[in-house]
Amino acid sequence: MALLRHHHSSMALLLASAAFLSSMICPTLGATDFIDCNTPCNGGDVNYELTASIRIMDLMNYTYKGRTYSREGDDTFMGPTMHVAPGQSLWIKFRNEMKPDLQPKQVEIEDYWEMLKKPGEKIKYQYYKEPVAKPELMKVDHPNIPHNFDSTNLHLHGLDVEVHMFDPVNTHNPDAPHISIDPGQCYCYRFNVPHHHPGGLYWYHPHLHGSAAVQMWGGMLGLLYVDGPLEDEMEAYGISNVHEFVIWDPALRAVNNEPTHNLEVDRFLMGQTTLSKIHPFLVNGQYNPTLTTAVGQVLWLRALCATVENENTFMVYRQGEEDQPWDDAAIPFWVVASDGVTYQKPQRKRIIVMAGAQREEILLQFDEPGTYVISQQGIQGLQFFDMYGHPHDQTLATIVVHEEEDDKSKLHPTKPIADMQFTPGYHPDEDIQAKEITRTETIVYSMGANRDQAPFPQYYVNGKPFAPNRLDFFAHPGEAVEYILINGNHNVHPFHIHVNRFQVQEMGSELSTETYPVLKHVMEFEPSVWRDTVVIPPNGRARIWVQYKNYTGKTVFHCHFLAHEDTGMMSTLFIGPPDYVFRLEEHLPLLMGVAVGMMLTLVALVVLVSCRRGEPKAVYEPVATMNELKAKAQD
Ligand SMILES: [Cu+2]
Repeated sequence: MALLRHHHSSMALLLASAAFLSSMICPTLGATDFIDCNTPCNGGDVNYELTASIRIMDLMNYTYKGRTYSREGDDTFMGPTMHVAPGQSLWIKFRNEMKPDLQPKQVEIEDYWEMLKKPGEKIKYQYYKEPVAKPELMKVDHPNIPHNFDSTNLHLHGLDVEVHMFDPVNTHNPDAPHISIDPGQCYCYRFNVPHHHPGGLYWYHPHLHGSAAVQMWGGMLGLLYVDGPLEDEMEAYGISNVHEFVIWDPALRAVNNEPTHNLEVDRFLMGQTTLSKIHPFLVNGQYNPTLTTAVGQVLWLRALCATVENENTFMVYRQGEEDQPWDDAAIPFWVVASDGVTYQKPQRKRIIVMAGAQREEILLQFDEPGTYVISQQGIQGLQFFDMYGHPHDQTLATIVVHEEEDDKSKLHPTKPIADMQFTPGYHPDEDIQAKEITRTETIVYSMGANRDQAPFPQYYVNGKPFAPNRLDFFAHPGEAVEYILINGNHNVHPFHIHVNRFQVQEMGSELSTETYPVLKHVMEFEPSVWRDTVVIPPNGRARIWVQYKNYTGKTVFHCHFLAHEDTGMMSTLFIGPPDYVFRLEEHLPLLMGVAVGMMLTLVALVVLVSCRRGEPKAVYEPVATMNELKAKAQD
């Protein structure tokens, strides 16, 4: 519209006609899934209502105020657990009742400038550029400064459903805007879960660029189960001691500003990361909860790593042996599913590394009674900013293992875990084959530390921060693509691709696993395992094969440390052919050419007509005079 104001009125008319014409050509342009909040949104096989609001809640021994999906009276900080079966439609009426009265507020450019002018002890980057003399001189990348903290949207993480980052859901309009649900607004999400969808543990969280991290730090997340055979098969094996295990690194605003519990979000955090925070990881919203089992009984943990900006190691020790070398003291366990996809056979592990968004279904079995701890250890040197006091060597949960019951059969599984078999989420035939790969693309995740720029630090994909109006990557439905994911930094970036899963083919790092022992486990992978999120090792790479299977349209991939995503580490991905959209600016030269041509033609016509009007005067007047003369002569 800005264009119109600068042009002559006849040109404006022409452009307005063109815009009208384009809206006729492209009927999807005006489509939206925003609804009036009184309008029902319940036409699915399964229907949920989800509300984002600001609530005062109890967490551990503290009372805090936070952005949340939970409701008054809930005994959890998380949103409602959702269930859906393959083949069902899932409708979610999403309501934003957040009020913009909560910290943190967006960081001002002056704040960045003050911080970068005199970097404090805690800012220890390798700087690229010097600070500038005054805030006005800073280079500011507005879309990538975390902002708009009370607007939100919804992402079903890991689900193979319609693309849903842009409005409306399933949009193929390359210009479609991010779904941004403001306070007071409602949105009707309509999904169709395919018949062949793997059953397992999925989850949902906000995903509006600029506010996703702050909202997740506040606890906006929830679990979503796609029903499958796993629960029944576990039950058939006699496994019934099951717990959700949601790992979360909160940063919450304390109501009373209690200095002791580290729940206050500080101003740096709003713009970037948890630089100065030492916060404990919580499990299911609790600090070091206790789980109980008995000798021989299987403890099934359905683990989600819902950390905003931390990786997390999962190891089990007899209490007091946490300081022993891992390989000696860590107690083996079994993993039966990753990222919602069940394996055919359990895999034995001593340590797993999980980063933001990853899920693992874990089976534990103890031979001796006693007290055990689930610990995350030894991530020094690789954790993001861990050198500034991030949690490591901390206990996630305690497990009390009782003596065996007299009636063994009551608690023991029907067979050893090693011999168990499960219905795999994907059939082995579905593994991506090398011959199916149509092309290879390289995707580099890196950071900048230019002190003349906001946001700081800068987060890049292939050297560029996220741009809302740019399409970055394209894929065709059905094709398999190889991505070589490169991490240029000395920390991890978990890579997540929406809608489609992938298989990891290779992982590597230039760092030494002797210097960084945990790196060995960061780089463990099985090509047969399907993932939706993979950790790109520090100063390393992950080579993955993606198959674009069911859904097409406009979506994204990004770093699942949401603080990095909010600050620029995201790309737009278009699957399939975009709808044709008439873009005025692309056609302006042609339109102007046509307009000039029409005007020239008009001028020529006017000249011609006026010439013709002149001619009779020149030609006939003498004749008329002649006639007059004749007439006079005949008189
Ligand atoms: Cu990252």
